[in-house]
This record gives sequence, structure tokens and C-alpha cells, in this order.
Amino acid sequence: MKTEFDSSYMDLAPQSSTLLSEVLVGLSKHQKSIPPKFLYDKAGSEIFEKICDLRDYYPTRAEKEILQTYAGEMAEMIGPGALIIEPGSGAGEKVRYLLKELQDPSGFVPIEIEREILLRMTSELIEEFPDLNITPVCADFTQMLQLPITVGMKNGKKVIFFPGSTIGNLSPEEAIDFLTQYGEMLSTGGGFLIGADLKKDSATLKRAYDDSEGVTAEFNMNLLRRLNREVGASFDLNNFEHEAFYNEDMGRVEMHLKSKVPQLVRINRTVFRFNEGETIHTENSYKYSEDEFAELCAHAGLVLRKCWKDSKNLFCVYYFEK
Ligand code: AVI
Repeated sequence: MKTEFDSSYMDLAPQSSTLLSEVLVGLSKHQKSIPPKFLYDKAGSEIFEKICDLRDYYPTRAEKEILQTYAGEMAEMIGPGALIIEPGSGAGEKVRYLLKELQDPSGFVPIEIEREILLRMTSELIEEFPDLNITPVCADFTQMLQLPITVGMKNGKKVIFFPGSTIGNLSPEEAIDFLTQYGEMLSTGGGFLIGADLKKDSATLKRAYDDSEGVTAEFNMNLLRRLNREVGASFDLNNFEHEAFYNEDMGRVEMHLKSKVPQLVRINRTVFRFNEGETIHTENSYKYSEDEFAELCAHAGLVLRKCWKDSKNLFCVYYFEK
């Protein structure tokens, strides 16, 4: 595909999926588990988009309200001439709110593993923001330690934009590592603009991850469909069900796939035994109070400058400086 940004496009050739080996390791553990990144094949990503529009799933709506209302204030805090970097940029819907308000940004670096999504989004942004210098990077942002940024920066200030509460899908230790590693790209005064979900009553959280329309159940069950298709697993979908609950002690929503019966499942030549009620842990979504999140980020050397909440106090967008 010939693009107008050929000269600045960076393809760091994300490694092909390690699905089989990671699944064999995960299912051999005492608490069976599969890394949440495998929920997002093409079908999974499409189901996730549906989740974002659900009445029961409040985070996307709440964060958009915050960005719509306060993007001007955020841009003012960031100041003129900044370079915006977005790990896992997807379709780049949320960054548009910010880009509209920023004063004379030096550029935008979206990092996205799905090449097609990245290139489509870049073409759209070029149309919308013809003066913006865009350097799309095709890479798995969780594997990237060094970003070879070559675009010109007027005052050298970089801001990492990480919306969507994706940070909540990392354990607190992984989140600190992520912030520390990406923070190394920043010079003093650089910042992080991060969206993170707030702690709240467990009924609201349960509804958001076990919605009445069954879309999140479909999202979780799609993982088994993927394993049957891609690694020749023998999961009988009738024998598993979606389970989601708020684990208050850990401060996280957990998603599991629960075996309804005692059964054996084969993947390649390995056979896994499931007892009735035994689960595969497929995702954590950590929830933080404002103070907890500021403390977490302080471990990565970040100082909270300001945060913004939606009108129902469900979600928070934070601006930290290094
Ligand atoms: C992508 N991530 C922030 C979502 C979340 O809320 O943790 C993933 C998700 N899983 C089930 N519903 C949404």
C-alpha cells in the first residue's frame, strides 16, 4: 500500500504470535490462565468494540466525556510544541480530542501492533490534521523498550498518552515497569496522560464485565473458539461459561472461563484435565482510587499534576510529569 507517510512509517515487525507456547504454559499452572492479549484476535477486537458501546460498560463513555470536556485544559497543561506518543493507539479515536486542542504539536507517534488499523488511522489523521507530523510505528508496545523517534521536536517535550484504562489490565508491578520503561523516553518535564478506571461498588463493576446482553461473555468465549481454530484445541464451548466478578481484596475485576463439567481438553499432544467449576483466568482489570493510582505512578518517578473525572465520578484521566 502506497501511503503519503512512507518516509516516516516504522515497521518493527512484531513477532508472530506465541499463542501455542504461552497457552501450554498457562494451562499447566495450578490456577490455569491465558494472557489477556490473546482475547484480541480480529473477532475479539470487533466484539470489544461492541463492549465499548454497551450501556453496562461505562468506562469508554465516561472517559470520552472527560476528554470532550477537558481536552482544552489538558492541552494547556501540556503546553506548546509537544510530541504525543500513544502506545496501543488502535483506531485513535480518543487522541483526536487532544490533537484538536494542542498548540502547535511537534508530532504524533501512534504505536499499534495491527498494521492495517495503524495505516488506516494514520491516513484518516493526515486528512483531519494536515499540518501534523505523524510517525506511525507498527510494534507490540508491551515488548518495546526503545522507541527510535526521529521526528523533530520543538521544545523536546514528549507526552505519552495512554487512555482506555489499559493500564488496569497490567498487574501493579507490570504497570510500574511499563511506566518506568516508557518514562525513560521522557526528559524532565515530559508527561504521561493516562486514563484509569476508579474503584466503585461491586454491583456496577460486575454489570460492566458480565453485561445483560452477553457481549462480554461472547468476548471471553471467543478465546476458546480461537484456540480450537488456531492451535487445534478441542474445547467444547457448551462445557464452559463466562464468569466475571470483583475481587475486592485484590482491587480488580477478574474474568474466567469456568468448566461446567469434569472434562479433558486436548491441545496438540497435551491433555488438560478440568474439574467441574475449575476455571481458566483470562483477564484482570485493576481499579484504583485517585490516591492509589498517584502512589503507583510515584513508584515510576512520576508526579501527579492534575486529574479530571466524569460527571458521575466513574473514571479518571491523570496528568503526571517526570
Ligand atoms: C481493554 N481493557 C481496558 C478492558 C477493561 O475494561 O479492562 C478490557 C475488557 N474486558 C472486558 N471488558 C472490557
